[in-house]
Amino acid sequence: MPNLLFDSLFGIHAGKTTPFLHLADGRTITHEAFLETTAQIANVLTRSGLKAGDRVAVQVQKSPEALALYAACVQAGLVFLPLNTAYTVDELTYFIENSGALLIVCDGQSEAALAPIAERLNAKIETLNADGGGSLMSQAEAAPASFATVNRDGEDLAAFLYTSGTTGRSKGAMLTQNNLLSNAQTLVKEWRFTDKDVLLHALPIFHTHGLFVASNVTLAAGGSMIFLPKFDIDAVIAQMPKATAMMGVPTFYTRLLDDGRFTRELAAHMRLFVSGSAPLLAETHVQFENRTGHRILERYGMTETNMNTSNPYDGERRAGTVGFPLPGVELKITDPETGATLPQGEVGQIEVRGENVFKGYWQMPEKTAAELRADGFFITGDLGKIDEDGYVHIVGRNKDLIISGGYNIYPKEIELVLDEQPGVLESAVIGVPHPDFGETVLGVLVPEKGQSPDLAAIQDAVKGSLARFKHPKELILLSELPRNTMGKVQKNILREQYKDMFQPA
Ligand code: MLC
Ligand code: AMP
Repeated sequence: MPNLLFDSLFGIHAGKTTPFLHLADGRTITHEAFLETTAQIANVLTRSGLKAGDRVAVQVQKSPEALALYAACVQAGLVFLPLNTAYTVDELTYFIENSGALLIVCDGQSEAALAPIAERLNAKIETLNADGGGSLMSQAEAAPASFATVNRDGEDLAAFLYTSGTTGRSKGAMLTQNNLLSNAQTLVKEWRFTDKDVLLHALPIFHTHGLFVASNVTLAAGGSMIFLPKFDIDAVIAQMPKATAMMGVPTFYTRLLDDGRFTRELAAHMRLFVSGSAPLLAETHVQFENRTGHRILERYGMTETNMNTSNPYDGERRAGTVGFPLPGVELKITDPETGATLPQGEVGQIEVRGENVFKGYWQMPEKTAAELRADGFFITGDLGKIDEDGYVHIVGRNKDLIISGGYNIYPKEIELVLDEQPGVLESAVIGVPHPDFGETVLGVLVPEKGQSPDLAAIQDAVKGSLARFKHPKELILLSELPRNTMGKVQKNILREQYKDMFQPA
């Protein structure tokens, strides 16, 4: 095949005048129209001098054009690098520099702030606004609506997704065409997606869940999507009667359950609700079934691996578990010290191997070697066990990570900023339970002797450098941090101490 991913996800829909995207304003975009826009954008990208394998860094609002930009990168053999719209200029600078992106596509509002960085790094800038306006589309509209697809095979890179690490430095996970395609095709079969499906798409499209799981699966099945700019409860409730399936993070489901309009009748047309990216409380699973009659299907994945496990479509979807390894995915539980496989039922680190597992971290051979074994097993950093019926349970994390509303936050990154603030001797950032986001960020500060740090000024400093979702919900002063005999901060003690801070009374 000339371009495995493009041909299998997009090319198969050439000439189809059936709907692909349904927008909240009532407009519908057909597969054919979507592919024409894709080809126009691909022409603009290649005319600007980009060649197969070059990276395109993209920080734009969710829109049909943004999805077509992803498709265009695949068609032109470029590596798509989507970036969270919440990232600050400081954060973006690192991603652009580290990836060596030659083109930055951003919202018109960010252009002035990114221009000096683009100039320093010799990258071009194009703009794409939420309404589809901007320099990219104005050139695309004048470009031919057909494009000679660039040859790429399964081992070629399709995307870079940055994921933070425990040291605070983000790593670019290199995903191949085959990683993405094999996983999408597996999920279509496992979750019974067809061309009759209408997916209610309210996730962002800059992470694995919204881009690869939701969009690629719908594309591979030939279905359509109700494409909402974000999770807005009113829009989700208004659109649900027209949909057959939804994918979301647990916050979507707790917000729906908190709304009296979300009833059995409203969900009557739906056949499937999928949850992932963060733990779904067993209690949410049960409440959801009582309210709607639907059992949420929970699955487990990662940026580096796409999806690894899933509860069964037919058969028991067991609350509090992430189901079974997907076909083609091997999963084992190992001893974190020795790497030896543990007996069924014992808790250890989760390792996975399969076509879904990424190629490594961009230009970080040591980090790749530390997490991706020579035999192909990837050490996920999650702790889990396999029960007597074969269901995988995630019981914790062997990595210092907070997941807030489905976004990953690495405490180290925030601690590095807090430690620099005037009057702060040291800090510890922890995740504590939160009714809406599952977990939220709490910053614990130890003042320098005789100092009383200005907490408001510290919050302002954090705002300047880190994305909004990483900001501590609260800062607390302590005279010292709890430490073990080795001198290591005992975050578990802090987590226990502050676990009820954000819980309703
Ligand atoms: C928004 N805010 C968040 C936040 N999202 N803060 C913490 N955690 C989050 N996840 C901030 C906003 O900037 C705002 O700040 C304030 O919190 C309240 O905003 P909101 O209007 O309530 O938030 P909303 O815009 O509704 O967003 C919440 C959300 C969204 C849950 C809908 O975060 C979301 O769509 N999450 C999905 C994340 C996702 O796709 N993860 C998949 C990763 S892939 P202020 O200052 O304005 O008050 C992956 C692999 C896998 O993990 O297995 O899938
Ligand atoms: P990311 O790096 O953003 O792709 O996030 C991946 C991490 O999200 C995994 O390593 C898990 O810790 C977590 N995760 C994803 N799905 C689930 C799930 N269903 N239950 C618990 N944790 C999950």
